[in-house]
Amino acid sequence: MRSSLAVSFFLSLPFHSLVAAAPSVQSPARTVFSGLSRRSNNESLCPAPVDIPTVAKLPSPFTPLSEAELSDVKAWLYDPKQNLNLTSTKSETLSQTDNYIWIIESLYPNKTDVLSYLDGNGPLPPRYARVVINEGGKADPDVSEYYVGPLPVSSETTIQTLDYFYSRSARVPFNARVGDGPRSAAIDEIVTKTMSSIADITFNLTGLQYYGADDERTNAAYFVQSPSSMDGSTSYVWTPWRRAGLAPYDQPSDLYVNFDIGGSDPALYKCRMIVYNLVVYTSVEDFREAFEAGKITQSPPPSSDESFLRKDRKGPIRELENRLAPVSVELDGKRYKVDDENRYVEYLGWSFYTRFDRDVGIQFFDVKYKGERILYELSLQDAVAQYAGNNPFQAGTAYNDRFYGIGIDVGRLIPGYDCPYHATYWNATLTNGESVVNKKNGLCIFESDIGFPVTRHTDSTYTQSTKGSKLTVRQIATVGNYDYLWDYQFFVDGSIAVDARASGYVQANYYRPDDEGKWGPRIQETIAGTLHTHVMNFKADFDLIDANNTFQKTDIIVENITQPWYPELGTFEQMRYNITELANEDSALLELPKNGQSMYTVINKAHTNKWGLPRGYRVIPGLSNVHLASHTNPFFLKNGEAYKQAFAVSRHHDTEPHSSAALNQNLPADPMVAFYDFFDGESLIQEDLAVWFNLGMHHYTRAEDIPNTLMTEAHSSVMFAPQNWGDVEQTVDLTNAVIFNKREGDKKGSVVPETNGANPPKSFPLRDDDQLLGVF
Ligand SMILES: *[C@@H]1O[C@H](CO)[C@@H](O)[C@H](O)[C@H]1NC(C)=O
Ligand SMILES: *[C@@H]1O[C@H](CO)[C@@H](O)[C@H](O)[C@H]1NC(C)=O
Ligand SMILES: *[C@@H]1O[C@H](CO)[C@@H](O)[C@H](O)[C@H]1NC(C)=O
Ligand SMILES: *[C@@H]1O[C@H](CO)[C@@H](O)[C@H](O)[C@H]1NC(C)=O
Ligand SMILES: *[C@@H]1O[C@H](CO)[C@@H](O)[C@H](O)[C@H]1NC(C)=O
Ligand SMILES: *[C@@H]1O[C@H](CO)[C@@H](O)[C@H](O)[C@H]1NC(C)=O
Ligand SMILES: *[C@@H]1O[C@H](CO)[C@@H](O)[C@H](O)[C@H]1NC(C)=O
Ligand SMILES: *[C@@H]1O[C@H](CO)[C@@H](O)[C@H](O)[C@H]1NC(C)=O
Ligand SMILES: [Cu+2]
Repeated sequence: MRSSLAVSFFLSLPFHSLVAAAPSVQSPARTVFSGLSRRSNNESLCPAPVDIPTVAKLPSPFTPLSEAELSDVKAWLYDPKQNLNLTSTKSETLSQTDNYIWIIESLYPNKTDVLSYLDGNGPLPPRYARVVINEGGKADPDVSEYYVGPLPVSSETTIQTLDYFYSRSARVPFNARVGDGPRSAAIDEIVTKTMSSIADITFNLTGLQYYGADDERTNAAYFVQSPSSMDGSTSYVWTPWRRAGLAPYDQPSDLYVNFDIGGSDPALYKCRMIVYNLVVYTSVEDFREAFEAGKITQSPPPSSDESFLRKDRKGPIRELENRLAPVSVELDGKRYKVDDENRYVEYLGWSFYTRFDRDVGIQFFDVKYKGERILYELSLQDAVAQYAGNNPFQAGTAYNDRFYGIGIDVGRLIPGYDCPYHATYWNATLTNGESVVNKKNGLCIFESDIGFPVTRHTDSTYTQSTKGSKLTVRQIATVGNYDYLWDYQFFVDGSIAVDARASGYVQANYYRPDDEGKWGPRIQETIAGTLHTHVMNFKADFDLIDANNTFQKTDIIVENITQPWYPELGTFEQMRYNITELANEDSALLELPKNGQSMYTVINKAHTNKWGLPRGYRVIPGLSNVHLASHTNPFFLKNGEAYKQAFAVSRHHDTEPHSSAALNQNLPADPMVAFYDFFDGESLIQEDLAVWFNLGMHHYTRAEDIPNTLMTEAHSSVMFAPQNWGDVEQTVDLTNAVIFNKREGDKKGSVVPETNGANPPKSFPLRDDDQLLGVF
């Protein structure tokens, strides 16, 4: 697995109301903010805002399987009548040649059924389970995806292959399966056999030796490269050799060993190649012969000092930095409401349901603003990363993090650090393997100041300023070396933004001076940064009012024209708009417009605003909407199609729910879902559109990636904003706005501030400069 570290930690941060009064300048912040002084002197405190419950009008159709549903399905699947020949995943002797369950989860429901439920008084969509079974016990072993239902189990319940989900196949060759316990154990046999036979050499050259993970002499760790296959017919994998310990991905040696692990019989696995100091040896014997003949040139072994990888505080404290950093507070209580049971939220006109699963974590459904639907779905599809380098491991690394499981890798959020104090937390609840998993506080929801007024103006008779606020839903997933942070934000002006950030450890290259900076700078004694591109594909299924939408492209073009009032100029260049519509899927793979000279807007032509314009939402590129640099690299071929353009627009189908699949990982040439299969010329005018967009980063590694990558720079975003959605902008109704109106006939400019009653509470004393003055 990509994640070799099992991190679990328990926080005992005190939870209590914040002191509303600003600490005086003299008193050290640490004393003022200690829990004790707060409790013993709570007279002047504002109470901590508490979550305000709400109840969704309709029960969520997106909930995970309950314990009861899970055991119901399991009992049915294990019943010999189903002929699945299942071995329990709890069996002590579970092996890759057994049939056993990988995933049971609630099936992503068909939009058709959900819409008829939400909009048409249809029934709650029938519950189904998606079941993925490792079928290593069959004559021709594979992995098969099924759906089982309806639930609860009855005489109607059937099991069917989940063909309709995937553009290619719901059956995956054995060689493309996940590297779980039984698979890893089988692979480790050949790895241990090979590596212990050359341990004397590897120790001599790199200081590393491997005799099996549990052997006392072992001080090395390896990783099994992804993808581990191309089309499932073979499985040749490179293992990079690293020092075991903290963050092995940043303690690489110059040694790489290739294994043929094709098929389900470990007795047939073999070592195919050894690469040390960039020299290829085609067998263990050749490697030993070269070593014994003194023909191997040693390169520097990885340092055994891993202190550079730790993030404990070091260095002198900056002046005043001993004080607590500013925090965000909700002085007047919460302004959003949550329905825990249905994982549903309401916020100042917004409402939405959420779903959570193993593959991608949180997803948003039925996103409405002021009662009108904006999006049916907004969800991450996959987070991929493609590496490069002059060695077999980095050159061949192309991760689909959906395979490792972004949802299952969501971790507990740290209050006050990952999310503001007083944020609302939800457990990340999902099913994985055969169990219900409850990841405590894996999601947080909070409202915050956006840091600037959303509108502002001074004119002859008034000055106005309107507070900008947004609600954020955040998840952080630690997928192996990286921590990804995703923010889904709902603004008071009707905009929605998605931001992605990354931190954690870079997957370093072994440093070679002769690489001459082609793949990244040296960042420690024996490691260099590695050039790699992160791309995160999202689905935004817009349903502006209803599902009949059109994708409009407004180009700014420049043309030579004449205008009679400029006779002296003759012909001159001027710009204008050229508005067109995406007629069909043949022209629906879109690049980022050069110089921002194209605007992309989803509109509903059947609904116009007061000015006769189609009501719409603009898709606004933000930071770093990058895609993969290569379109034909073998490690992201057909399974990488979603990550090869900035935007794509397709017609929604229940049979095209996702642009990726977990088991796309090891099938670059023959995936389950090949994204371009969605683009088959269908009309896009007033149809149900899905917009697929990419966030990402070309990770330009630097010394500052050590110890951990910075989220300030590793950042990408997109925004959806109303475009003639209303007759005027959406914040004119906010009370959190001030207007200073000039007093009639007052030459001195005295003004009356009007705050619509939204004022700081008395417990939050203002300073003189914070008062809304009568003179402007
Ligand atoms: C103030 O503190 C006392 C104990 O120190 C506690 O009993 C009381 O509930 C607190 N009041 C508020 C409003 O928090
Ligand atoms: C059932 O699976 C086992 C491995 O777990 C295998 O040995 C056996 O042949 C399978 N039985 C049938 C009928 O396929
Ligand atoms: C979802 O829709 C597809 C395509 O119409 C259909 O084949 C499939 O059976 C539906 N799934 C469920 C669970 O009803
Ligand atoms: C590595 O092997 C060489 C040649 O046998 C020997 O000279 C050298 O001392 C060995 N180095 C270590 C660290 O064992
Ligand atoms: C959240 O998860 C924790 C840890 O798994 C569990 O103890 C707690 O009961 C869960 N809370 C809810 C509301 O389900
Ligand atoms: C959407 O378009 C379809 C035809 O493509 C039509 O049957 C349906 O009535 C339209 N829906 C609305 C709400 O206009
Ligand atoms: C407009 O005419 C000028 C002068 O002939 C030419 O250089 C320019 O390229 C033309 N611009 C366009 C948009 O055709
Ligand atoms: C306007 O855009 C369309 C579609 O891209 C293009 O075919 C047409 O030539 C453009 N018109 C002008 C005047 O550039
Ligand atoms: Cu990176």
